[in-house]
Amino acid sequence: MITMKDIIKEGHPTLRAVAEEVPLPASDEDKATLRSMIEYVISSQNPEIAEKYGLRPGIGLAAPQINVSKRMIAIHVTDEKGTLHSYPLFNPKIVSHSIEQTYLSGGEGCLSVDRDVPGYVPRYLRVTVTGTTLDGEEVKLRLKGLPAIVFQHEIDHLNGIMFYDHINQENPFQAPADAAPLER
Ligand code: K2U
Ligand code: NI
Repeated sequence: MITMKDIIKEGHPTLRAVAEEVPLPASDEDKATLRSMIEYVISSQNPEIAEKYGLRPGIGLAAPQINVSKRMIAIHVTDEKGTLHSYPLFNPKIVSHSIEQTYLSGGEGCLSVDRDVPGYVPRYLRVTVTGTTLDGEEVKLRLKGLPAIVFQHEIDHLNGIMFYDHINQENPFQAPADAAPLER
């Protein structure tokens, strides 16, 4: 079971590395890792379990955050319509995205960052993501809003990018042009 001691923090070189593609079909070891990641995200959203094991709530997790430099992410998030998007994925890839951007009005956080980094993080409003599930199925997901933001945050981790790399240093609260904010 993944707990906070397994999550590496900024400054650790793995967070700045480009993670390796996972050879498919996935090995039992890679499947076990991805299962433990989605289990962390789901458990972290259960107040009793989170309290019991001291888990910081998350809506996503990328393998580099547990010092595994492989292209695996786990996302478990409900969108504004109440639709649950729960996806452990191997080799996720953004294959297309909207021109329109959005950003979380409260900014972003990260399980690997133990400090507040204020500022707007510009994201694409819509993304289309492909990837492979734990059952070995290739999926194509069309996402909008918070699920789209989470996928971008997690796929950034696979490329060594942290959310604050996107914040405008001169004016952190400069909203991206023509972007509509998303209340979190
Ligand atoms: O990758 C991570 O560190 C997990 C982040 C993902 C994330 C943060 C902000 C915006 C999009 C994705 C954690 O989920 S941070 C905690 C959190 C919990 C609920 C809502 C937003 C952020
Ligand atoms: Ni993060």
